[in-house]
Amino acid sequence: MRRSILALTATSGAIANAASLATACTAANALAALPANGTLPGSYVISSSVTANAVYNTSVSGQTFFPDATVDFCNVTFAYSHEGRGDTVGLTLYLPSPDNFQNRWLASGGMAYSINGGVTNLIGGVMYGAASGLTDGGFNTAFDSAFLLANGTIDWVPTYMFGYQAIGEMTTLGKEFTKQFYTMASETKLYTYFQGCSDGGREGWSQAQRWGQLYDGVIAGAPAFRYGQQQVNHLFSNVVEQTLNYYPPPCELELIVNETISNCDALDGKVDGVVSRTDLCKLNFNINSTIGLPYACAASTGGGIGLGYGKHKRQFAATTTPAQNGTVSAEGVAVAQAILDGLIDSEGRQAYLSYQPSASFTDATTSYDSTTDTWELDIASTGGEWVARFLELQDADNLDTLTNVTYDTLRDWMQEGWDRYADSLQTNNPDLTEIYNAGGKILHFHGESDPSVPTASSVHYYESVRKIMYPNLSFNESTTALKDWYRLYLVPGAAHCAINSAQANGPFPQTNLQVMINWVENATVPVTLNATHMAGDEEGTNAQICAWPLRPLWSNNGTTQNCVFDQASYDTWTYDFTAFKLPLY
Ligand SMILES: *[C@@H]1O[C@H](CO)[C@@H](O)[C@H](O)[C@H]1NC(C)=O
Ligand SMILES: *[C@@H]1O[C@H](CO)[C@@H](O)[C@H](O)[C@H]1NC(C)=O
Ligand SMILES: *[C@@H]1O[C@H](CO)[C@@H](O)[C@H](O)[C@H]1NC(C)=O
Ligand SMILES: *[C@@H]1O[C@H](CO)[C@@H](O)[C@H](O)[C@H]1NC(C)=O
Ligand SMILES: *[C@@H]1O[C@H](CO)[C@@H](O)[C@H](O)[C@H]1NC(C)=O
Ligand SMILES: *[C@@H]1O[C@H](CO)[C@@H](O)[C@H](O)[C@H]1NC(C)=O
Ligand SMILES: *[C@@H]1O[C@H](CO)[C@@H](O)[C@H](O)[C@H]1NC(C)=O
Ligand SMILES: *[C@@H]1O[C@H](CO)[C@@H](O)[C@H](O)[C@H]1NC(C)=O
Ligand SMILES: *[C@@H]1O[C@H](CO)[C@@H](O)[C@H](O)[C@H]1NC(C)=O
Ligand SMILES: *[C@@H]1O[C@H](CO)[C@@H](O)[C@H](O)[C@H]1NC(C)=O
Ligand SMILES: *[C@@H]1O[C@H](CO)[C@@H](O)[C@H](O)[C@H]1NC(C)=O
Ligand SMILES: *[C@@H]1O[C@H](CO)[C@@H](O)[C@H](O)[C@H]1NC(C)=O
Ligand SMILES: [Ca+2]
Repeated sequence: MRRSILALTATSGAIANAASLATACTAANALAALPANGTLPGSYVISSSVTANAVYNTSVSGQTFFPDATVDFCNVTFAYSHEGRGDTVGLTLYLPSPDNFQNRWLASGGMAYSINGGVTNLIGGVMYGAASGLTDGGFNTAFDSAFLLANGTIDWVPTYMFGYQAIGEMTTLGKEFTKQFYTMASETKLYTYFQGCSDGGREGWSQAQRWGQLYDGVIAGAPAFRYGQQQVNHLFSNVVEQTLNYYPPPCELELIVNETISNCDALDGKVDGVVSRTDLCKLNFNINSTIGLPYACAASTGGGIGLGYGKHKRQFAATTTPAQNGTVSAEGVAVAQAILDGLIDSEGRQAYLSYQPSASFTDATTSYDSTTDTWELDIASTGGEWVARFLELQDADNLDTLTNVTYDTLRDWMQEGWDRYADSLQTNNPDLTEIYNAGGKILHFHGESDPSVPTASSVHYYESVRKIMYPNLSFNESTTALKDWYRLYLVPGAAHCAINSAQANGPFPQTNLQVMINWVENATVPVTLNATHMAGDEEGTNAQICAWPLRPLWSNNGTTQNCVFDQASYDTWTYDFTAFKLPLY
């Protein structure tokens, strides 16, 4: 019989049941709970590194990936080293007070080039009775800073640690620590989860692909995977501008986005300012119709309009954006349309996919030159750093120029990154046999208006997994089989791992860990994904998100949501990357 997961009683060992947090959370207890040498072959824990302190009444609120809560926990840190390497990898574990522990472990991930997203993510596990961990990867969290030993010389150690190794190692050691800290009986199961978004989503996939036996449930949001393509794709918008020789004022692209939203809103059957069906938008809305419409934006100072992820320089530059007004130009629409079409090489072959209509054109953000009173190329550092540092092996945060860079250059850069990092960062292996055989579940979600990692990237991977795992089944049969253990949800209106102020009435899946726990521990299949309106007219109310390949379609004037299949819409999400000789999953 399944244990009730709603009961908060600890079922673990004697010490845990009897002890208060204060008596359990001591350095001596943490030292005694350290994993033995050999728990992780080839590594040992550095005993002298252990710290422990009890923390009470820590509150979190307004978080995207978990609800508000106030928790107590034991803060434990320790480090381990790899035999023969002499490195130091630091772990931080937040352990629920013994009476709140529910036999769960949560590994958390990071974002951009950070392997962890900070300790707040750990609270998101503690509130569900999970011992929760993060790792510094052995490189003090920031992978890009550690990647080069010198110009031209890659340090492969942090590359593999960031790629997949460090989080799998943390989970191996963290689970052992957790079992010993709570003196769990050896036959008691420690449910094992991962949760992350953006690079954290990629890290989740790295765990499903590489450490499948470790996990009962992996939650992967908007994964920055297919890394060689994903990172170069950040430069595609700039190269479109350069190729078409038009550098749109940000306000012009913003108006095109606003018009896309208002024209496509109703296609999903609910007039709420949210484009829940970007596929119908592709099929029915021609952005040429925005040519000639007036736009106006007030002057602003600060970080500018673009909000990329990672070290995008626009987030830090203190710039003054002048007031902009004008009418949408044919050139501006041509730039927008080329970006939406995705990278196509000079031989007409598709090389990559792109953002959905309604997403902001973040990568295309230009910068204003007050001396010439013109809008100019502003190289998206999310892509520029990748090429400068990881392909050209220069200790630089961006490219200096895109001179001579063409669509074919981008294709070749994608190929180069794919080849060089195929077994470390690429993270798109669709063979999930190991986690499938181990009974693991995967919850994958992606904002449908994501301006940083294209939503179609997740769809493409899902479809690749379906075909690789079920080569002999029909579309319907394989889709049904895959949904038993791997489900993908596209979040209407959502941006990159975040709600979207341009479509404020969209819902967001804030309780994914609870949903995953119910699926793993109680066999409650998330037929639709639980979500909440975190802003807008329906703030605070519940929503349910359809599972791919079903798509939302509202009836009764937007009061009833149906999840439907529509072939023409499905077809807008599928790509054949003929620019590459090998299949690109
Ligand atoms: C674990 O391995 C390290 C390094 O080889 C060694 O210094 C330490 O004594 C070992 N610890 C135990 C408990 O064997
Ligand atoms: C935590 O908050 C509760 C309720 O406000 C209070 O009773 C308790 O004393 C606090 N505990 C600590 C250690 O501050
Ligand atoms: C957790 O422990 C580490 C190492 O001692 C310390 O730096 C950190 O501030 C502690 N965090 C909390 C919330 O106590
Ligand atoms: C786009 O719509 C938002 C409201 O969602 C508004 O604040 C902004 O000014 C609009 N931009 C333009 C260029 O009209
Ligand atoms: C939009 O207009 C351009 C230029 O007039 C034309 O080449 C293009 O085919 C049009 N696109 C669509 C989708 O109608
Ligand atoms: C556009 O800019 C001009 C010159 O700055 C100004 O006179 C005009 O009022 C502006 N129009 C709008 C709609 O903001
Ligand atoms: C390494 O490359 C960067 C970027 O090209 C350059 O600024 C720096 O001077 C180089 N360092 C050395 C030691 O040559
Ligand atoms: C661009 O290509 C031209 C012609 O091959 C070459 O002369 C020039 O140096 C190149 N510029 C850069 C910045 O690579
Ligand atoms: C698919 O069918 C082929 C031929 O019947 C068979 O050899 C193969 O094992 C099947 N593959 C799977 C995954 O069932
Ligand atoms: C657990 O499963 C039972 C039986 O299917 C169901 O009635 C119950 O709602 C589930 N509880 C949770 C929290 O999912
Ligand atoms: C679903 O979301 C609602 C808020 O919209 C929340 O109250 C509820 O606990 C969530 N259910 C699960 C299973 O996560
Ligand atoms: C449909 O819903 C909209 C928005 O809720 C409302 O304004 C409108 O009156 C409704 N129309 C009908 C025919 O009920
Ligand atoms: Ca709508």
